[in-house]
Amino acid sequence: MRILILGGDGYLGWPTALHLSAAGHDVAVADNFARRGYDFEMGVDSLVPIEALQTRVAVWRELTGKPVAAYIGDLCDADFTAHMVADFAPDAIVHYAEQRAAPYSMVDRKHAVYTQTNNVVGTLNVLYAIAEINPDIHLVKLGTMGEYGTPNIDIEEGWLQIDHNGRTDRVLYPKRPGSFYHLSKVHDSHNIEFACRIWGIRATDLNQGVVYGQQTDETAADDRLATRYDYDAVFGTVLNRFVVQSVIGVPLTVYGNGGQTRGLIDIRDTVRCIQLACENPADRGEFRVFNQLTQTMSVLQIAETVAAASSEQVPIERLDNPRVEQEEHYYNVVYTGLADLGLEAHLLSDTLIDSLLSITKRYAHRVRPEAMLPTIQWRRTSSVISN
Ligand code: NAD
Ligand code: USQ
Repeated sequence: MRILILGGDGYLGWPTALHLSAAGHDVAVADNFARRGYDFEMGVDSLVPIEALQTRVAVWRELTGKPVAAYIGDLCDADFTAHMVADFAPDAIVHYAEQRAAPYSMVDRKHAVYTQTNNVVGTLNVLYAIAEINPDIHLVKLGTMGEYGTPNIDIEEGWLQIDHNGRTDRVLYPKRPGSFYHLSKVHDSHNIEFACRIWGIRATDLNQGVVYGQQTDETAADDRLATRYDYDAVFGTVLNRFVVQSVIGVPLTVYGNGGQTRGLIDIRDTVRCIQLACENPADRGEFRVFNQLTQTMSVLQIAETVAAASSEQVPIERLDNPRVEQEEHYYNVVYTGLADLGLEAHLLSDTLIDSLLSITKRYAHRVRPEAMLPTIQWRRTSSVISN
């Protein structure tokens, strides 16, 4: 298949490009390097050094003989997006290219507006490009488990059968997310479902949980193929952050009482899920939703698991929660769709934590401890509100 990966310079996009290329697909990546720009803005950097996209592509070709085409541009530029889709003529488009940090979207009004504009407009431009160039293209879009929030009922895969006043219907699962970033994904989901309904395009929305890990078989082949490893309080995700904290000997930062439960997934399973979704496309007109996670754990359980795997004594600290989220709640998620397509999950194990610990130890000299403490508050007071 010909597969175009939007956001192909990012944490997940780059390993996905290599995985699909290794599997024999013709791959192209697109990116505007916004993610590298947020690092400059925030004064942080990936713990593991990463090469320029052009170097990454050249190294992959040198090692495997396989070309990966690169399109540099912004999805919010509709002409760029349409020209790219027409030029590469993909069978599937994997769409990762969004601002993806909840804290970044909650910095202030400007960052909330940027996040929603970037994500919603970029996705709309992709939808128009598909509808007007080739409605047969399968859109594989990264959504997020946080779209659902933490409802007091089971979380289904995107759709809910309801009985109301003696009548029944199948509706999009009601969403109550916890940040302006997570809300941008809800808005995308609605736009994509609408495009499937009116234009008959085919889409798979993957509501992914929190990703952990830093290596896949392909990125591990050469240091110059490494993907990013974020540990700061804005872009670092919880398990990766706890591993870094355990290595540099600072307390693990559990927000609130740590009873928040989240879906988790190993980065090696992320790339496999994308492959399965691409190779088993949705039908024309279908808005297919899978919940992309392999296990659920509370934040405190994650901290205790990392602390137990560490050779040092690791304290766990409960910080005042900078976010507004339920810290004790019901959480029961259906995630059978991808397993039915053949996903064999890597569950969180000591082996995985050991490999993350050794990567972290190798680059521990690059950690900036001050970047690990959360400074972005969800709550507003009049003195905090900026324009
Ligand atoms: P990332 O920030 O590392 O990668 C996203 C890439 O998209 C970046 O390289 C960025 O420069 C690019 N991008 C952003 N806006 C763009 C635009 N307008 N035009 C072109 N390129 C643009 O993020 P990631 O961790 O790789 O996540 C990828 C996707 O997966 C995101 O949509 C995210 O919401 C979703 N997701 C991530 C996680 C996780 O734990 N990392 C979990 C669930 C869902
Ligand atoms: N948390 C802590 N301590 C920390 C960091 C986080 O207790 O040091 C808690 C948070 O309060 C939250 C949970 O851990 O309850 C997860 O936080 P996170 O920063 O790992 O994840 P989140 O903000 O939800 O976002 C990440 C990715 C995002 C993706 C999402 C999947 O950045 O792109 O969409 O995970 S999900 O959470 O399933 O929506």
